Amino acid sequence: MMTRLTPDLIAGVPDDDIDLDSKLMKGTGKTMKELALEAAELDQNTDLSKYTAAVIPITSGMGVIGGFSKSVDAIVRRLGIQSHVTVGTDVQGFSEALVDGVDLIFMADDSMFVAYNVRKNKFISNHFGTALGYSVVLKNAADGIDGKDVLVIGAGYVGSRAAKILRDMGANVSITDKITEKSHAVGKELGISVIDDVDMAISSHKYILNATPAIFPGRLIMNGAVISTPGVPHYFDEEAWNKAKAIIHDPLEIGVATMATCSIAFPINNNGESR
Ligand code: 2YJ
Repeated sequence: MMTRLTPDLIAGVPDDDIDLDSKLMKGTGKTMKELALEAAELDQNTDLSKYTAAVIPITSGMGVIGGFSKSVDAIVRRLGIQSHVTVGTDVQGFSEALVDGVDLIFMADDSMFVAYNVRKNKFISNHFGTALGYSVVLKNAADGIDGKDVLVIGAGYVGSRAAKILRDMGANVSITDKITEKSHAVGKELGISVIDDVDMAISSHKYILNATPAIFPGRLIMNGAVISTPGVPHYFDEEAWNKAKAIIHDPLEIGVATMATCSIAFPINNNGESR
């Protein structure tokens, strides 16, 4: 399922959400920028201020989402990259960005959100950026993931990619999805375990990456659970917050920050879709 962000969901991102870094620090010991650099396998001292970016509002399909371009732009700028929103939209905005000579172009329609590196003629999708960013978040929040049992909930665009990334990080990954055909297809492709009973999967795992908009009740969550959760909308009940050691979520920042750093570094032959 493709979740459409709404002005409501991204309202104030990242300005009102300035505690994201402190939330991330608390959960992972690192800031968004540090995590995004790590995800792209870039040195922590990398100077990002020499890169320029443009965010193009796209009107096709369901149209412009109020605040979306501005939020993406603010996240990219927070990394130190020189970014702006183009005046024109769509192809006009794209031409404007090319004439401007920017290094990176961010743009999203209803089904794809990409960071395009103009110099290298390569792109990173938001699906990949989100999967990688939240996998790195989980790795840090779990104090290393190598050899640990990790559950990925959701075998969609983000979940399937996260399962592969976490497997490659050395985790013992299981995948679950309420549509079992999907989890089994991914399980087979990646050679990882599949658990059909979603509730049972949740209650037997401490380390979880949740790539679904599903609400999972606190009674299922293990004490001390560490949950990296990109799914929107996002809802955990009070019991979940009490029992979990960390629940890490934001509507846009981690995914976009990781897209930005990866569109500079392209860790491991990235083709926008896979690592
Ligand atoms: O430019 C705009 O304001 C809009 N065309 C942005 C559309 C943003 N796209 C979405 O929310 C889609 N669901 C795709 C996002 C992929 C993230 N998983």
